[in-house]
Amino acid sequence: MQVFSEIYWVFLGLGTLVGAVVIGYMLKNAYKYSDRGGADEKERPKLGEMPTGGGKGKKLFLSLSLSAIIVISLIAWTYGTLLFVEGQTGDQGVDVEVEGYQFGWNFHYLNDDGEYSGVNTTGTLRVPVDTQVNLQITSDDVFHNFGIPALSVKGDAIPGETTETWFKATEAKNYTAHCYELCGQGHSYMEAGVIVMEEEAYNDWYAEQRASAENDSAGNIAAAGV
Ligand SMILES: [Cu+2]
Repeated sequence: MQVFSEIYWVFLGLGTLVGAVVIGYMLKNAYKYSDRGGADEKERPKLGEMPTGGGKGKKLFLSLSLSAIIVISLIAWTYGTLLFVEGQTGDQGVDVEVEGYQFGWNFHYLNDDGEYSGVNTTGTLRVPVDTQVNLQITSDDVFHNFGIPALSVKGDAIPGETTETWFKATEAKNYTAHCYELCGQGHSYMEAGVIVMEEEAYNDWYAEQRASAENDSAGNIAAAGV
């Protein structure tokens, strides 16, 4: 998800900046108080003598408040971003129930009312590009964990429970989902393809699947003589 790489780059940038300031200040003083440095004999600390700082703790106060400001605003900003990610589940986009089993993935597409639409796939998840995809992850047997690393989305698949999460793909390309919970012999091969389609192509595909699902159920009812 976009926001996670944003958080990553802000932390990396600020960390590098703080590191550069600290190491730069250290090198500056190391030179200043060295034999060849600018400080004269009286200023230079003697071996075994405690350094005497000037400014009555001004430097200490300044560095403490600066670090407090940086750390507190980072915490607030990260927390706000994560709240946004958490609060985004629900009312928009498409809903898919992801069901793990030993050893593969079933996908049940839900309609706008959150009910089964009759469209199901195994081993391949198709989603539209630039659209929020809400996942309801569950399991048919043992603990699994559904994750698409390239899209920064992951959720536990636990029998009898539903984990809700969402993602939004910004490029129409193919990804791979893996299982991230050791679940038995076939665990390492427990993958699913994730096909991100242009919206129109997705809608065509979905309509087609809907139609054939309806034909199937009509056929079943006829065959059962109802
Ligand atoms: Cu698994």
